[in-house]
Amino acid sequence: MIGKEILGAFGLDNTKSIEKISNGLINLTYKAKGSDGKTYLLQRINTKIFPKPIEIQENYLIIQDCLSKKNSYQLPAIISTKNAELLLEQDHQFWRCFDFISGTHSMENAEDINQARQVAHCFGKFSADLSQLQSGKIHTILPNFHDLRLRFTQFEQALQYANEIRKKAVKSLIDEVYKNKQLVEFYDYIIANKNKFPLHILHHDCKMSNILFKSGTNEVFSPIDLDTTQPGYFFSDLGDMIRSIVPNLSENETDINKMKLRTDFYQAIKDGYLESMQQYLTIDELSHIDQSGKIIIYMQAVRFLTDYLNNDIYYQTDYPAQNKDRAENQFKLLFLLSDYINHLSDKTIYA
Ligand code: GN1
Ligand code: MG
Repeated sequence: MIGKEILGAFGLDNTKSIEKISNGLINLTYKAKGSDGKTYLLQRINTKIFPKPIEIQENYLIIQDCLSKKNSYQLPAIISTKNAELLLEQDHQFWRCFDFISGTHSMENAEDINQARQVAHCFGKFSADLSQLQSGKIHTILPNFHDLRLRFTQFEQALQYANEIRKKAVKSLIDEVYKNKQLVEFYDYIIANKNKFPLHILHHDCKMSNILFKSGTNEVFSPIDLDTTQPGYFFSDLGDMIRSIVPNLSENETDINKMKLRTDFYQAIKDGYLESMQQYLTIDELSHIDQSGKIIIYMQAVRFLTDYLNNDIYYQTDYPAQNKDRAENQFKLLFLLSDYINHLSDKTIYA
């Protein structure tokens, strides 16, 4: 629970209620009702993963300002501490507070292709509207975050030091990493051809629940959780939406025999994203656009598997084999998506 001093530091001395909300595998998030009747979001930033939280807050203000000047999305306001600080440091932990915009809500999954298209259009527009920030104005919060070569190297290191029992339990998944290694080589090709594949400002965590919708109409209000907004390559945001929205099951689902691709959602996401982003992408990026989902799903599978081999030091887990199950889930998704894309007839229609 949150201590009184923390609430007090943000001026929330007499909160009516506090509720922990689960959003994500990294930070701890609470919703608090203040005595003023307003709702606030309090978050403890995981500094093992985000060692410089102040840079996240600074980026947020830059992004907020840029979007507001463009009459684009209105982001939830940061609530400063009583001492006018963007963060509260308490016992070596960092807390921040946001205004919780009333009349909005988030959703875990897209119900229909129209919603999927709206989500993709929103994250695309977010990047498009930030395209002028490219000149290194914002901090890179997680260097090499979506660096697939590095993720592969980290996997091989984990494999080297993993205990035999865990290694044996994931033998078939380790084989999958090597079977799909051409994706790591494709990533190397991207890095070696920076003119063809330039950097863009990307959100880097484009799941459905990171968008606020207006209650009632279900129109998009704004993207949220901008912690990882930083420069990256064309595949990241589109790929993450494909990863998290196209399957009928979540990454935590263990009954993966039930997994199916919602292929109409795939097309809707691609269309919605390109509607906003096409003019900012090169011919090479457009002609490889269908690699996006594959790269990100593979990377996520490798990351879950690496964490399992490392005895679960990164992602929060509810039971011991959860990272193994998540990796298995993601490899199944990669298999289904690769098969679908191999049979697509309009692979390069956007090029
Ligand atoms: C992490 O905590 P959350 O859900 O916002 C991770 C993403 C993964 C996601 C998988 C900083 O994000 O890259 O896609 O888990 N974020 C970080 O659920 O590692
Ligand atoms: Mg996140």
